[in-house]
Amino acid sequence: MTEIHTIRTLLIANRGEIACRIARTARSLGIRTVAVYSEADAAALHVAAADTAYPIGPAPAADSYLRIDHLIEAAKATGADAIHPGYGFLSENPELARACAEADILFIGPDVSAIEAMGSKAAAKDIMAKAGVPLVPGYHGTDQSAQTLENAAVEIGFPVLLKASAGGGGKGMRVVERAEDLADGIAGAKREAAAAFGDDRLLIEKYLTRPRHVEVQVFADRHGNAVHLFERDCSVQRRHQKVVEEAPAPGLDESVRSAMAKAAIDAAKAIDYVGAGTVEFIMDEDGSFYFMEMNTRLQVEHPVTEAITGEDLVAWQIRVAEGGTLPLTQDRISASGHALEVRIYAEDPEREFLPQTGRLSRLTFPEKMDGVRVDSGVAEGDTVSVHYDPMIAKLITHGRDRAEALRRMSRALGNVRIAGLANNVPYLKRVVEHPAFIAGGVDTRFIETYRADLAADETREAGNMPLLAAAALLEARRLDVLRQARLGGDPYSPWAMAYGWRLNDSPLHGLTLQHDAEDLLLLYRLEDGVYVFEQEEKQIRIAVSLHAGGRLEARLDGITVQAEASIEGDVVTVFYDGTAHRYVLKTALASGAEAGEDSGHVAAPMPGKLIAVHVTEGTEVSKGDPLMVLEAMKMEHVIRSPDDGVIAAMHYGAGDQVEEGADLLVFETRAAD
Ligand code: MV4
Repeated sequence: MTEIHTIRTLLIANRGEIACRIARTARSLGIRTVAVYSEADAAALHVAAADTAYPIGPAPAADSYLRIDHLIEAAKATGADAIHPGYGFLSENPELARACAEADILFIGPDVSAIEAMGSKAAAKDIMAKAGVPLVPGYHGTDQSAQTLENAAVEIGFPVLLKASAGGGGKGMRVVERAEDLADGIAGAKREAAAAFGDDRLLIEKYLTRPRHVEVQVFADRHGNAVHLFERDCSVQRRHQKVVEEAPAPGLDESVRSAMAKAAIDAAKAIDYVGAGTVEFIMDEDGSFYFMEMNTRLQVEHPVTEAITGEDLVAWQIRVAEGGTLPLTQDRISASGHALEVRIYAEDPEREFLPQTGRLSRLTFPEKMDGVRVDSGVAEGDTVSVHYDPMIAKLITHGRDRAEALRRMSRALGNVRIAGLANNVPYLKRVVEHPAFIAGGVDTRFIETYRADLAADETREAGNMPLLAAAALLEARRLDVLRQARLGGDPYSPWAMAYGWRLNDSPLHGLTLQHDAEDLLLLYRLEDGVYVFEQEEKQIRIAVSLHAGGRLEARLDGITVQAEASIEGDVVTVFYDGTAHRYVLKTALASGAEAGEDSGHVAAPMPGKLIAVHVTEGTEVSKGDPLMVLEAMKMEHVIRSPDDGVIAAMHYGAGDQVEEGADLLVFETRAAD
């Protein structure tokens, strides 16, 4: 009979959202929690989420979160009697499970033998074949001679997929379409596998051209019980990174669903599995499915399973690790409705999804909404560092059916406010709003097939957004100036009067906003508290009021719009109708010298002090050359030449205080040749 070990103190060997999520359940079960943290994470959310925290080394994961010795030391120092590894890091490392056993600490996961059995692809396939779990037609034998491999490929039939035995997650795969290319393909794949994994063994499989990735959540205890908690579809991936996950898999035939669930339980039983596991299958268009691999950990996407079953999988893990029985028998586990998860990343979809690092100057999630869950491990003001995965949060929605879950996702994404770092929220919104996705047409080619539709499209952006952003920025600066003047105690200071006195004779100003590497020059006047933008013959009048929490109310040619604005230095992000519009104030410049005019005045874009002057009367300048540097609101603004030309007159010098709109210099455009 299995003994029961009641866990008193749980050490969470992870960081970010999953560490916070595990702590939440542990606390609700009355278990004391210990966080571990690297030098980069001393102020991280997961540290605050635990009762105790213990430092485990420098920022690089190899020196901290991946140090088994440091984790065991932390457990001993804090009196932890169990370790939860989360996902990633050491979650599937048999050495951590072994070290825990040696130190008499409960490892929340399967036995070392199960982790090891699933660690090798070919060995896993052998076990599954013996257990009657369907495998992709293919070869995973030990005879690796070129002749044997070629014969195997011919027998399987083209196209075939060559995979490195030691690979995983899509690394070291190569498709061979024709027999003539086989010998070269095998030689190349062996070279790549040797270089990447130090092991040149290959598997060969029939290549499925448009498969779906469907995985089954399984659970087993030490009393011989094994159940499934339905499947998840994770087909929508980008370079082997999951983008959207959902449960149940859309459009799956009931007979396929139950056959797959049974195969997954068979797989778990074949290795005497204990705890939470995921059996991954690839599924062909006709519903045939094949074992791919088994993940011996809690997965990132487990919340969609929690949403449809109403169960807490971390609570299940803890109970099983303590030696208890599964909380429910198979006949009492049911699924209700549909759930979706998206992974919000600090990455730039406009620049090949390059990971972004830096400070999250703004981070808010939708207020409590029915059927919406947010799992996040970072807070506003935190820094996304180069050391770890740049995931900001997971957004999970649940609904009575897929359409409801989708609508909630779309809405929830529209209510995420992130500023400071480029992120994939707008991209995710386009994915979940794509007609093909809504229709349930998910397969592993989705992202590639609809790449053009999923790319940001300027023409889809509301045309007045830059104007709204500019008005918000100008208004914020104006309010700052007024506040400073008031603090300074001189209501009659020219700072306080910088605006509002030029009702009739209001000068024209220009400012440049940069958006997606494109510059937008905006010309505006401030008339009686209203920003009037001059756009090709047309005038657009915008009155803005900024409220607490960044709320921005604007009247745009008579129509009132509710938006939000986040202003950080020269970066303004306007959140409107579910989309973030980000602009960077590049240069503030110039009035008068528009194309076609031969002379004009360059006006101060805001009140401030000239801290540098680069030109004198007679200086020849080219368009964009720096003329002066104005310091305002503790920032420096370079005032640049509006065109090619010559400086005709200077009205101010370095050190001068200038009012907003002050006529700084006179500029003459060079005559066109
Ligand atoms: C395949 C396949 C087609 N045919 N195997 C990629 C990651 C690894 N776990 C298995 N992968 C694939 N194996 C055969 N025989 C296509 C993929 C594949 C894929 C699978 C699941 C989710 C996304 C994918 C994206 C590209 C390729």
